[in-house]
Amino acid sequence: MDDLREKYLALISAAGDEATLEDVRVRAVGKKGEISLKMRELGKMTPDERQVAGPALNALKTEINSAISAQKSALADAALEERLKSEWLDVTLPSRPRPAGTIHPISQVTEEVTAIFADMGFAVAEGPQIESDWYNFDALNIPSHHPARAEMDTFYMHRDAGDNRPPHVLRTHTSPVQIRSMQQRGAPIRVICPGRVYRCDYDQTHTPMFHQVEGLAIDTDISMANLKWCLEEFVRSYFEVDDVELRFRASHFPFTEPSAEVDIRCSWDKGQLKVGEGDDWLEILGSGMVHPKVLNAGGIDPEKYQGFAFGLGIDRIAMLKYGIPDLRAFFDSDLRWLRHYGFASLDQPTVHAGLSR
Ligand code: 2NM
Repeated sequence: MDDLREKYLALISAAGDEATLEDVRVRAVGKKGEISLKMRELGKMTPDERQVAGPALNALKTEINSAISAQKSALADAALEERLKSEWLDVTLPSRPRPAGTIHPISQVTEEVTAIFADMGFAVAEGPQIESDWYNFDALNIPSHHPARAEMDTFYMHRDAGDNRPPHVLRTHTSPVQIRSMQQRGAPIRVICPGRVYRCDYDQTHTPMFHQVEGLAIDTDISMANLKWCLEEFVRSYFEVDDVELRFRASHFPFTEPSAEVDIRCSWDKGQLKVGEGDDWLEILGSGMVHPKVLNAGGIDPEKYQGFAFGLGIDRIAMLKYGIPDLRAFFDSDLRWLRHYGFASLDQPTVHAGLSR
């Protein structure tokens, strides 16, 4: 019995994995294991012999079983220890460095403008950059003899010879999206439409593709006073100054009546704009009350509803706010320029937390 005990305890403590340990268990206390066979021999013993051997064999079996489970949990502990060592993670390491890319000033300014108008309850709408001439011109009360329709300002899509369907154009403003929004949502409506627009023009201050935001607010009781408040609030918020002064100059657009161009009081200090002070005026927006014909084109009853609209150039207000001197650098994809004028990619502009930080 002592030989058996020694033999199996040695085998158990030498077992380096669960499979080997199970093998030892079967050989010792399994159905045909050495100790189990010994127990069967109890029947052939005399009662006196059995009285001594029975309890001793039982005790041995119990001892072997508990040695096996002790070894089993020691093996499991060792395996866990090994896994914890290999899966160890230092959560105190510094995070990854700032991503290499930056947000382009035009994207940044689009987000800023969107955040400001979203805060005033305007929805955001987008639409196609290739438009029918109906959406781009007719619906906006721009007659066919209007200079804006002339070939030199508008990019016309190619048509095969003999194709006399109405032409498509690269949209020259985002107003078509406002017509589509009126048709889809009806009145009352408050919506802004940011996006790319195209005009055949290229010099110091014009690129053939540029960016606009247009706004539209229509209800049963909207006036120029609402327009004035809205734009003042926008300028204050966008330029991050408390005091602004706006000047409305009578103007003319086919899609608004009356129409006004909007200037802001400003001064210039070493090429950087200061808004709200000084003796200069800077034009930043066009606006007006939406023409009844335009409301009609949008499926809105001009007898019941009226509203204001405005449009501004994103590229231009980006240059003004961030002191970017050259318009054409916007589209050069020069990495040094992007690193200098770009914005951190994880800072979302919000009106409450600061637009540009
Ligand atoms: C401007 C100036 C004035 C304008 C008009 C509309 C529409 F579609 F609702 F009639 N959207 N935007 C508008 C009005 C745009 O840009 C200088």
